[in-house]
Amino acid sequence: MRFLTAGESHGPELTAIIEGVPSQLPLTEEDINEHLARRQKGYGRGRRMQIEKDKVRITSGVRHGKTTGAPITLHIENKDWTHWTKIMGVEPLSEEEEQEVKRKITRPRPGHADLNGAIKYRHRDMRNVLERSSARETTARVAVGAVAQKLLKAFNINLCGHVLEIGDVVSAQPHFTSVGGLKEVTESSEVRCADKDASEKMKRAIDEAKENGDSIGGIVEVIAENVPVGLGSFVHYDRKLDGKIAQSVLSINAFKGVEIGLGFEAARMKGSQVHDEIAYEEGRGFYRKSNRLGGFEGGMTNGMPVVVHGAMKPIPTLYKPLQSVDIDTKEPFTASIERSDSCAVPAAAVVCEAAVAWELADAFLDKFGSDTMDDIKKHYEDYVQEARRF
Ligand code: EPS
Repeated sequence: MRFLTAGESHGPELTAIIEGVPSQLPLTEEDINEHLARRQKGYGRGRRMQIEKDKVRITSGVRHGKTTGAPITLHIENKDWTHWTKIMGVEPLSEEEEQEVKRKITRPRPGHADLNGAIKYRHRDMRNVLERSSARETTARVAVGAVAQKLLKAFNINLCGHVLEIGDVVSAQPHFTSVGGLKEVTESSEVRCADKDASEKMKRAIDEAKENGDSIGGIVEVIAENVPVGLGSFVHYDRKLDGKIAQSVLSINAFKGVEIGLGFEAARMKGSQVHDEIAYEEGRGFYRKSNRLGGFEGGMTNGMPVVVHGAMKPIPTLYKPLQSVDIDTKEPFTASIERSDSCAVPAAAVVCEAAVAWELADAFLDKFGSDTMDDIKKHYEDYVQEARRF
């Protein structure tokens, strides 16, 4: 499978085209809207989320509730667009209009794509950079991930993205017997965190950051259960699935780190403390006694739950001004106040879940075929039986 997203933060809409989804997969707009609504929630979001009511419109690749195998086109309207029709219009502006409506941006914000993007694409108006580099794009990523999740769910592969840390508040390790159970708990938390006490502390940390005109980041975790052994491959660097997941997670706006299983902690431990011992049970087949490696060995899934962590830096748009330099006057200035989220970590957990879902679904189709759901199911069931008897 492959996908492209397009669209600006204050343009008319975000669009995604997904190619390679098998035919006969049940899919409705509601399947996608559910995830879009989850991404919009979360303590610490700014005023923009009160304007947007993200809903998808599918215009190709689905007929009467099922995919056809053709490219699927997804559209999500930006409600805020009505306030930006002139500034973000497609038609050229007259000189007069330019002065009046363009609201040229010449002051790069530290930590954003503004300055590097302007130098690279030679834009004297940095709106041409920030409109596309905005995290609004993650709406499209979540819509695409929702389609991937629908495919995975047909094989009982379930995912949950939730929050482990916000600022300096750390959640206790959650206890759960199924990903569904964990999701039920985390979805009822305003910060998408399983630990009730930590949730309250996280909310206070967000309030505090907001009062100080600051922002805070955090760490999210994505767990996927019932992932079969053998997705990805050891044979070539660009087929290693943990590597693909890492790329996808790091490409989410403001993500600065990714770990699989123990991640960086493993580097500080002895080999005997890190690796998961292998066991065998009639009927179940091979399994690991622990899951410190987060479901991956040799770039392939090993049949244990996939566990991915992503670290999000604090959002760089601050009410507390940081020093920068105007690109026209070359005069220093301290950044002006812009509408912003003080914390988007709860939403980022949903985006990270979508990113991991996409990579798993793509690897799943690589392994089990990609034309029709029936063929894939047959192939998958044979393989699972074989693996159990191995
Ligand atoms: C964003 C800035 C804010 C956020 C936006 C990402 O938007 P605005 O510039 O309209 O105030 O609300 O996030 C979303 C719109 C979203 O859907 O998550 C940025 O600069 O990255």
